[in-house]
Amino acid sequence: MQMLKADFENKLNTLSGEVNAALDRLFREKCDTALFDSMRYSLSAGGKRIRPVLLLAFAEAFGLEREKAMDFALSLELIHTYSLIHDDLPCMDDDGLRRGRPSNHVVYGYAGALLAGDALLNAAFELMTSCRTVPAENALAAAGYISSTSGRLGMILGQSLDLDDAAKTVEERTELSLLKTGAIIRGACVGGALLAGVRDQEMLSAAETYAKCLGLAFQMRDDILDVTSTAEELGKPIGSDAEEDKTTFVSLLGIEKTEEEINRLTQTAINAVAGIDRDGFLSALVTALAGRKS
Ligand code: GRG
Repeated sequence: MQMLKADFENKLNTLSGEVNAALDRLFREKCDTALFDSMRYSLSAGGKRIRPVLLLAFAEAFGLEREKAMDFALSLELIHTYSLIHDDLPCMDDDGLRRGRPSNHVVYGYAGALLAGDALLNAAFELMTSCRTVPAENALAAAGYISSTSGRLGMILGQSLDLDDAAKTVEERTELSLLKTGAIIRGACVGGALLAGVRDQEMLSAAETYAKCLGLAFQMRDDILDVTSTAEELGKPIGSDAEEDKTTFVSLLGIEKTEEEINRLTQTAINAVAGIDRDGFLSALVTALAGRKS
């Protein structure tokens, strides 16, 4: 089923609005420390909230009410935000602008940024392990999966390979992107399914294929935007890949071929979830992200 554009935008706004409201409530406890300020600074700076929205959408597609999946959705945003804070540090990508604001370390210093990232990561695990809205075995399965996708065999490995500029061919760039960008997206999609109690291998594979294609297309679009967009539109510096002479999909394939790959991946993602995507939201989401401007 194809979702109308207005219905898609409505649902996306509803889901990201629910995530934002829950994030606002999360660290509201009275704690006037620099650490809390620093954590709230990066969390409240905006962001598309794609990963929590994906987790909520997959959980819902498999029959779990959204509010029961919210702790896990928030956890993903906490992990994602920590990774952005650390990624911007001078010892990594050394970027001074993120989500349209000075990067965390520009405001809170290197130690403040490092600790805010550490604390966000820990808070994510605290949330997942204290979740009581689903059977413990489902929470455990989802938490285990999300831990592995965000850790040493997933996002962190991808970041490490990228910092070493270790991927020089399209195949290597694909492998790296499936880790650095794709792994946490896989955590969101498959994690949402596991949280809803799905154990059927075919269903989990469908979620995994969708996530891999979306993650790869998302990174390809990121590479294109780095050469075609503006810092105002993206809320982060542009042109940094070329400046650092970094290998990207655009440097390897050119823009036109990269666009073709994005279209191919988007269609594969849509086909993968044909049996799950009752209202068409997952298909509309991967399509919207493939053509995103920020
Ligand atoms: C430091 C362990 C560690 C990992 C860093 C996320 C990441 C890994 C690096 C950020 C740099 C980058 C370009 C990653 C590719 C994925 C990507 C485009 C992240 C930005 O995600 P968006 O666009 O950001 O969803 P918002 O701000 O909308 O949440």
